[in-house]
Amino acid sequence: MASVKKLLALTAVAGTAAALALPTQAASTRTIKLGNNFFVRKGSPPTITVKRGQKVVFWWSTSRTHNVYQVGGPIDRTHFHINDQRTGKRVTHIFHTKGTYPLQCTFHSEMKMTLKVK
Ligand SMILES: [Cu+2]
Repeated sequence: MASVKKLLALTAVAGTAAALALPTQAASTRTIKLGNNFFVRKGSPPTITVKRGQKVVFWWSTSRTHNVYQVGGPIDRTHFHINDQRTGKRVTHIFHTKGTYPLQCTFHSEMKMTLKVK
């Protein structure tokens, strides 16, 4: 019986090692939906966390015009913004600097979100 337990323990350890040995997968794309007048979902402004280097896609899902402006946080090469866009537009951006980025649509003061880059 002791040997069976030992074998099970070894198997568990081997399984863990195999999991740790798996190559790091490329970070998947994170899509952030823009609606009327909200980011991601209606209600309180969301906080979305992405990884440095991850592709972030801003997606204009509605017919009204919206934009995305950084209103604080670190300067990631340039002050982040996407000018006015409309239905169906997708703009991809990659953040390279860790930090907390408050984002807002300049047309709709309630339309804001927090993007955290880890
Ligand atoms: Cu807007």
